[in-house]
Amino acid sequence: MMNPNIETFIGCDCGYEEADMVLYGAPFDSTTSFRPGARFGPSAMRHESFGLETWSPYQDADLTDCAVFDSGDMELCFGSSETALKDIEERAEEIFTDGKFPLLLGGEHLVTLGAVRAAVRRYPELHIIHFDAHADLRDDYLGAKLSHACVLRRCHDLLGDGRIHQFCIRSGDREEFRFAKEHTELHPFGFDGLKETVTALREKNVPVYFTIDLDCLDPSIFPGTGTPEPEASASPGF
Ligand SMILES: [Mn+2]
Repeated sequence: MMNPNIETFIGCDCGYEEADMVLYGAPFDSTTSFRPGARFGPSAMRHESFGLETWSPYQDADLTDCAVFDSGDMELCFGSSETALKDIEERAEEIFTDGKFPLLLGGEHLVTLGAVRAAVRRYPELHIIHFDAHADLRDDYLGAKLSHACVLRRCHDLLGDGRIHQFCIRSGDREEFRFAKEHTELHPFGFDGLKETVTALREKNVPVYFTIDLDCLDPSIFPGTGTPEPEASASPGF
């Protein structure tokens, strides 16, 4: 039997009904301030995924052990961040309503806010683990409250103090780092403290949203990002 030519992320082609997780792409980069192009991220990741094995010898696990449905990319409004975020939030809400977990591919980091809005409504005790070179804690960036540079600050508006755990952060302004001291758990430069954080959150049995900005990696490992930040020790030790 022949199938239509639809490219899904490798190993993510189970049906919707039996899926535990639903992957969706948010190809949006309207607030990117340096190198644009993150809108091509979801389709590029799907395409390149076919160069990988689904089995990981590091984790002794296979992607096909998870039941993931790839629902493709959203068609998002490029002229309005709020409209795009509303659509991303509604998709996450629909996935939660069906008893599944969303797995979002960006896109610039702002897209995370849409999914977090839906997640915190369903799980008021939500914590966030955040891998990034940047704190993303500005209250506004060039006058915009909805910016990739403000996304974790907007998440803090929803979650409050002590529930955002940031790792590998090595870039931001003085005010962001001052804010982090009082309001988030910021681990600078690397992944020190990650194991302890994961253990503590497991013991508390709280829900966790995990967001990774691939610029947490040194640009020699991952050059194709909007705002690369060198840090030789930021190799994947996690
Ligand atoms: Mn970043």
